[in-house]
Amino acid sequence: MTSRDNQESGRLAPAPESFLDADLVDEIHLGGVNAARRKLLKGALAAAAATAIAPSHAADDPDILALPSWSRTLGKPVVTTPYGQPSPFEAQVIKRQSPGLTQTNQASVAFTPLQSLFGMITPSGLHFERHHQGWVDIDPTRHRLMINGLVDSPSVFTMADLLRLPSVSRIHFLECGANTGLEWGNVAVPTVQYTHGMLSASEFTGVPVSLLLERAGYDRQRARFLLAEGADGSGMTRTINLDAALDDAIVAYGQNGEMLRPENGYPLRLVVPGVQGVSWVKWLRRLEVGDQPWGTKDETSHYVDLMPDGTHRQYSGIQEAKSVITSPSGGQTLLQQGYYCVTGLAWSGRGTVSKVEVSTDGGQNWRAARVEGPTLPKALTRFNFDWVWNGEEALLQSRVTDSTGYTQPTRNQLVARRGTRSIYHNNAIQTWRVAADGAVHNVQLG
Ligand SMILES: Nc1nc2c(c(=O)[nH]1)N[C@H]1C(S)=C(S)[C@@H](COP(=O)(O)O)O[C@H]1N2
Ligand SMILES: [Mo]
Repeated sequence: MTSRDNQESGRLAPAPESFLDADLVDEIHLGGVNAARRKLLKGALAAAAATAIAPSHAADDPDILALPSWSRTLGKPVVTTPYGQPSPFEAQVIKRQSPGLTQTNQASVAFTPLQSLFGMITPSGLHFERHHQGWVDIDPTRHRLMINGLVDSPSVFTMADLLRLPSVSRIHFLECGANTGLEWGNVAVPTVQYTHGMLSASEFTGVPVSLLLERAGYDRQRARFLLAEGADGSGMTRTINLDAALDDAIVAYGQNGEMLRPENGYPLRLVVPGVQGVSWVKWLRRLEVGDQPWGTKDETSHYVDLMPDGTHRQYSGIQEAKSVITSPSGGQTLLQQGYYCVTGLAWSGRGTVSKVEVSTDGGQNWRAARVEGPTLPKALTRFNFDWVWNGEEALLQSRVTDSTGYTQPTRNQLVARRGTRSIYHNNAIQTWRVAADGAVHNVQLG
């Protein structure tokens, strides 16, 4: 084959997970998508290799020559599905629980399938879920938000009250502080869904916290913190820095143009842009203004980072700049030498993404990736990078620099400062190793 042929046929893989056959789901669940994908696409690629220029279409391809059944029948009527659903052919693009984590019914995580998604917004149905005590179905007519503490007029809002107030809509990422947490140790979990899938982004709509606090007349002399409390059985309570809350926090009821999903806090959640997920209290029922941190169970017994010297980092809320290649990524397989569009996500809890670079040799050489706009503050940013795979082993990495000038650290740099006993705030550069046979695996490089 000529190099041009290689380039063309390389485009077939890695295919989105959604191209897979339904009965391969179990295999995907256990081992990532590689084995299944390889089986499915091998035939297609053999055919591709045989035809020089249009690799995916044989000259006698019946899907080109004959009209398919759907072109010869009446379509289904409108409102067959009053609430639209994805195509049945996309049934593998789902949230999953990690095979490597202990699973309990209520205190668990379902990860977003980052490897299958495009752009900068996570569909609401695929937004990750993290519950400390299960999720609840709240009747919005009976939900209340109380504002109390250091305020002139303590008040209670119904949902109807909140929906009448001026609103804002903002796109932001939500990342659990424990995202990529298993990588602190020597555990290289198989797929990007499990390494980075406690990450999602939505357009959130609601009332700015600043508006509610000003209306309640907060004590400008003494007020420094906010306590946020959820209505679920976990008694979730978090201290929020008042400056951050006044800056851009939102009491949100909307997610991607509709009401929040129950799993994500319906009918009300706190949005604290740039801050770790646990502070985005779901099923929000109370905001209390105070002059010192509360030191609740959710900020003392967990959500602290054990440092090498035995001390703890506490209130380490901001999600530092981080990026990851979502495809090709662990569990996928490159089926052919040639062109690939390496794609991924970059974000920073401190501002916008200024630059993303990609290395294919484990960090020795870096080249700029294409950052796809818009680059919004504290939102996910999509990047793309053109790469021609020559069939040799490659070590794929991405690194982001944010608007403060901070650059994502290597694993060694991070571990030198923080040791390996944290659970939270791992923002190290991620490495995917492409083996000569095309298989992609998670490896930890320095
Ligand atoms: N009330 C309440 N709020 C909560 C939680 C919870 O269990 N209860 N989980 C927190 C954690 S740890 C995270 S990472 C985010 C996850 O939000 P999501 O489930 O919408 O992805 O919600 C936070 N807010
Ligand atoms: Mo979390």
